[in-house]
Amino acid sequence: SFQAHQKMTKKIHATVPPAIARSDFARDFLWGCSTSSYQIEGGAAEGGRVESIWDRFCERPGAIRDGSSGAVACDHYHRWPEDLDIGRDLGLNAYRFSVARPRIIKGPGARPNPQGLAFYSRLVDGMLERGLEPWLTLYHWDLPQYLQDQGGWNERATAYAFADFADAVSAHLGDRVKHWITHNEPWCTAIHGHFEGVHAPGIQDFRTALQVSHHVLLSHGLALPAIRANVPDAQVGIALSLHPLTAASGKPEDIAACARHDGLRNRWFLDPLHGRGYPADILDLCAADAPVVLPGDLDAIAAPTDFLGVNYYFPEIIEHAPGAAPLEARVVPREGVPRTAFGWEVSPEGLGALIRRIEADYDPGPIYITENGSTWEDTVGDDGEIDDRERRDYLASHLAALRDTIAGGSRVKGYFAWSLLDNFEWAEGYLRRFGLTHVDFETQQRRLKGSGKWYRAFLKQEEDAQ
Ligand code: IFM
Repeated sequence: SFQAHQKMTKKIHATVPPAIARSDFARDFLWGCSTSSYQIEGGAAEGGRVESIWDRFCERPGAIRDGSSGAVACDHYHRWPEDLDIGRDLGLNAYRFSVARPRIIKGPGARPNPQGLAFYSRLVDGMLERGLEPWLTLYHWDLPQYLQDQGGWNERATAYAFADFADAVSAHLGDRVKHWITHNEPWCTAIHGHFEGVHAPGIQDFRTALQVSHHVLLSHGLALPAIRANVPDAQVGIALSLHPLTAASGKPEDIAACARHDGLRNRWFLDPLHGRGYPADILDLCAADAPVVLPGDLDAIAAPTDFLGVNYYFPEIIEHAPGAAPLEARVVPREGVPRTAFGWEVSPEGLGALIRRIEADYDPGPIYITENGSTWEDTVGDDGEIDDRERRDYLASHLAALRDTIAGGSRVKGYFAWSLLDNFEWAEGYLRRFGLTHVDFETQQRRLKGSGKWYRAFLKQEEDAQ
């Protein structure tokens, strides 16, 4: 029954978080939170910001589950000092954010918008004043709509335009920002945005999705030299959403399906970034949809980076699914495991398995966990407290897994929790909360949740983090 299920879920989640201390990690380990521009900023019509593909997509009936948009979001555009204070008070030493390109480049070939640059300049100064090392992401999905009108990421010109954007931002902020992430989760841009159509720009075409993935990776490669020219001491990388995968059974067809799924989910991005080109098995399978790749592109994509950003949320079990597009593979839910409100499996051991796999197969150098977090049905108690012990346990257990993986020799140098604040969760609107801080979207009041208090105590090495 539903009630029995509720009870069981409660039992699974009401665990004691594992004993773990900040001193289990290196002294120079980075402790951060992540956010992104469209999800928190609001201020959509301010500072000369132009329309993004997400503004447009949100207008499409049915695209966003609660009919909302990021037009106001957390109003971070105005409230950023308070939000950075929250980060400082948590005890973070790093903060990952993204720059909204529609605030910076207002039209094709336009000069950088001084108002947009000034906003991020103030924001970066605010981080430094609070002891937060700025980790800047150049693209977290908010492409200007005028570029989409010219074909968006399906067009090669969009990759070149991205390098110009990277140049403009790094020239302006590179004196203070030393950590640069070109793209956040190119898989989502390509597949959610251009194959499934559940993210902006809402296209459903596999060939387009693969071409988009190539142009996004190419733009990463073209942005690297621009950033390095402006910021000689920059540390530059990319943040990929990666998943540990297991075949649903020992049957050869499930094992093969799992390898195909891995080919698109993980290897399609990891391989070219590490100088191997696109995986041959997937290229063979997708022959008709394979992207146009020009001479020199793969060299540009494989240019050395300084770290790999890994966004980890959940593992997947894969079975053979005849006829299922695009690769005849399907995700099947694992039985009897805890799941977040999104239905995502909670698996701290998956984080360790993923890191070990990436290091064994690619030897990428330093890894930063650039996102990790969970969504639950948070409620504000009469006392104003948010008792989100599931999120706290998710955080603690993933940190314990990280500690053990590092003890086993992995080179993970930092961890960014997703997210500092509840925010606009894309197609889910405001129905999914990932924050360590609760946001009342009516009043914009921020309240640190139990998980945030736990993270703060952990970072301050207090007894009650145990
Ligand atoms: O909110 C997103 C974020 O923008 C990208 N990574 C996953 C998060 C949770 O879905």
